[in-house]
Amino acid sequence: MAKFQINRRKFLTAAGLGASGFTLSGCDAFDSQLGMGDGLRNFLEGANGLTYRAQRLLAGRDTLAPEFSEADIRQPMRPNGITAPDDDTYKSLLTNNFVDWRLEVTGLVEKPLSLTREQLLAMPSRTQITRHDCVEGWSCIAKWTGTPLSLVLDQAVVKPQARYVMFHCLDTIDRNLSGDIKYYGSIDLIDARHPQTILAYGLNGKPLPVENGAPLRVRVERQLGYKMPKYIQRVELVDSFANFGGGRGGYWEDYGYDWYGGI
Ligand SMILES: Nc1nc2c(c(=O)[nH]1)N[C@H]1C(S)=C(S)[C@@H](COP(=O)(O)O)O[C@H]1N2
Ligand SMILES: [Mo]
Repeated sequence: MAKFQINRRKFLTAAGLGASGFTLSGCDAFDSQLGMGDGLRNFLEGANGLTYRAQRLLAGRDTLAPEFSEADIRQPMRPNGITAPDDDTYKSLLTNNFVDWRLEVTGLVEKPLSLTREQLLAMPSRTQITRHDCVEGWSCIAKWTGTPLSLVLDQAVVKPQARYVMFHCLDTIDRNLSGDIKYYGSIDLIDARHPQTILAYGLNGKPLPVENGAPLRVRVERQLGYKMPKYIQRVELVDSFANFGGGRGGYWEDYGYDWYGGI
């Protein structure tokens, strides 16, 4: 973690000092200080990288997404995408009320974890009333309860070379000739450790319903809905997402959506 944090801090400091004079041509100056690999540099030079960097400059590392009051919850949380996984594994886990389900934490960690739902529920929780914005143009305000992802990452002890958290889901979103594709997605460690990033098991005071991702879905409140995988089975710490799916970091990203789906 240390190296990564130092690099990020350098970036934030450089960003803060240079904010008033920030121009697109000035971007190059940051790259040498970041010490980035070619993959990330290429990524940051793309249009989406500019969105990502601009949003980081404006918002900062721990800026909170707006939170609302109970009175603002005017409707049930609209389900979207896959709402009833027809995968056999998922269906049998659901039949047993998820007692056999585990959240696996793997990849670039010192201590891989296999957590039951009870273990997650026993950890400190966070409840937040936030607005969900789908790229399709609709929003919902709902109350989410879950375990801060940062606590799970701390328990697993993230290795310094890790850069992203990859979420692997149980639902097949695409069936085509080249095979079945399960939903997947990734965020960076800044968003993963953000105080509002939770592994949610509760919605509006009740257990998370199947249509919204039971038993566990992530909330990444500063980004769009597609960045919040439902039906999570495994969290993998990686240093690159090049070798997953189409190589763009997520199911919808592989179809052209921005990797950084900032709101
Ligand atoms: N596993 C999985 N996660 C997913 C999806 C999906 O189809 N499968 N759809 C995404 C999209 S586009 C949105 S808007 C939200 C919808 O979450 P909701 O069903 O709780 O409204 O989940 C996201 N996460
Ligand atoms: Mo969405």
